Amino acid sequence: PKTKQWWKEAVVYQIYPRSFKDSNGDGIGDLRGIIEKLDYLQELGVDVVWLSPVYKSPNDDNGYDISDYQDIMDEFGTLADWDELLHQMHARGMKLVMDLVVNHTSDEHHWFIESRKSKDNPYRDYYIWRPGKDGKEPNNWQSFFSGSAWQYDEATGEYYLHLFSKKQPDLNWENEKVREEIFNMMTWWLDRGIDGFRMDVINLLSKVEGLPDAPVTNLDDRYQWGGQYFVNGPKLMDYLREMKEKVLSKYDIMTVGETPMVTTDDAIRFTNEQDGVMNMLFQFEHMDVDTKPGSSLGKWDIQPWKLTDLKKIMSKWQVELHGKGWNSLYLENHDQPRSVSRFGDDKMYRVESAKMLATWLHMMQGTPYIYQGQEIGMTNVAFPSIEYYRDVETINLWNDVVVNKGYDPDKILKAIHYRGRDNARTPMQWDATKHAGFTTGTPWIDVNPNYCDINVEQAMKDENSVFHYYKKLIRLRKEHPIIVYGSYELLLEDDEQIYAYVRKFNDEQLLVITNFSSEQPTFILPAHITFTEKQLLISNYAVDENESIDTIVLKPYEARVYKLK
Ligand code: TEU
Ligand code: CA
Repeated sequence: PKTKQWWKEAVVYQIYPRSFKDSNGDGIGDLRGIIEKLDYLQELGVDVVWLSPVYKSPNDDNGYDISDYQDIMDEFGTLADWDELLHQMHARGMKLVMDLVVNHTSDEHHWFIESRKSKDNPYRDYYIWRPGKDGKEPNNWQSFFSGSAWQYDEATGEYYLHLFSKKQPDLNWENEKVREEIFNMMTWWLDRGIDGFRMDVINLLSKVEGLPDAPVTNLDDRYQWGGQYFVNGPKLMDYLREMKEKVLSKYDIMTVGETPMVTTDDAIRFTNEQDGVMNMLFQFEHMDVDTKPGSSLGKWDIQPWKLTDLKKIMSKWQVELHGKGWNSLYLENHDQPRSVSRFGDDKMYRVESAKMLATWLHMMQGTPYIYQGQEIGMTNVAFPSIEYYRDVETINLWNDVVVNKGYDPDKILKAIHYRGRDNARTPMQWDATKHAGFTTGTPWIDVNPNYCDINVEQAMKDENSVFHYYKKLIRLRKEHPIIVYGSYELLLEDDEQIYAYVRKFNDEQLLVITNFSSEQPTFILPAHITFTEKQLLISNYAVDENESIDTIVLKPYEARVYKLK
């Protein structure tokens, strides 16, 4: 259970290609743009790049709707560009993890174009088709992106299932031909030399027989949350075991499953090294700490979060997976708002709190993920009206609740400012020139207006920047095995300002002290933490190395890490 693995020691950087770097002035990031920035990533020190989808796609959901798994999106370049990218990454000692989106395809995938033609088409059974019930949808399931999860199709008079947008029909994993096609496609990419997969909503593949109606929990809507019929469904483990046996086990790669709504027990089932089906996963509990439970607006009903709740969640995952499974550590990705705006202070203490959050996350057990721009402390954006937004989830929400149901537009716009996915999708801020150096053309989505202050060029020049701090955190992980392999113990369980914990490995301890507030609380070292030597590994304020740590008056958003012996 304590085996050494390269993917436990790695730091992953996620690129959302559309927003990373545009090389040809069409306003859309592309593969050549990524190649231009590989030296930057090498300088940062990351080991692995996870590339959000770059496959052919009509971009209803920015590439998460794939129309050809074995070719590159026109806007992003060609397969030759992709080969060059892989080659250039490997030449720098970096690995490439590709996004695997196989719960659904685009409705423009040739399988679906065939499938919708007739009930006896050989591809019919590649998707989930059902006749209507009493002139309505086959069941009452709600799509993740608002409205019904079913779309009526004229040609055959039946409905198809789409858990996400109506341009993302769900594949029928019961059909062994579908599984074979997917496994062959995965093998094709692995044989081209990739180093792993990030598996999009991989725990939604198996739907309960009969697709029953979901219980009515939301009186505000005709459509209901049906998760119990497709999250960790009955045949999921069979499918994933088959995938492991036929494909994954043949390569030295890393796999990370995106698995909404999993418990720690599920996570151990999925990631244990004896008979698990993936190396690690993304769980979402900490991403729900600021969501009002049971609200009809789901993630858009925001509540202030409490540090003690975050402690309970993170500590449970740290303790319960230790020695039994493996977790990913993340605060941001292309679906989440910016962490410094959400858990820190994106105004006065932006730099301090971005460093504090990085310390807090990177010193835990698990493989850390950095989302593009997080390493320079990029913030949320507040566009003035819905017209500025591009995300299908956000636009569908607006149409559903504001246009159709008459909710207060100001309230919903505020929720979008806080929670919308486009917060993470504004272009990467490279420098202070027009459009932040992202493009010479017109960007597909506006740049965050704060790019003159927050950008890579500035951050690289300033030795006290968030960027240089991340560099150091990444280096520390390489130098101190305790960061990767140590156990975890929470300190000061009830404190609402200070999050402190200890990692233990052999005769060493790592003491991590972080202040999540703009105040100056006093840290008191619990009596059971004893040591004879101490060494400060990193801090976000200047610290006198000889200062006693029995009692520390912390500065706003202060973070310190000590190695104790
Ligand atoms: O996200 C899956 C998922 O669970 C989302 O519903 C997520 O919770 C939501 O975006 C947060 O609001 C994955 C991808 O990461 C996302 O970008 C895709 O849109 C989605 O799958 C469909 O492929
Ligand atoms: Ca481009």
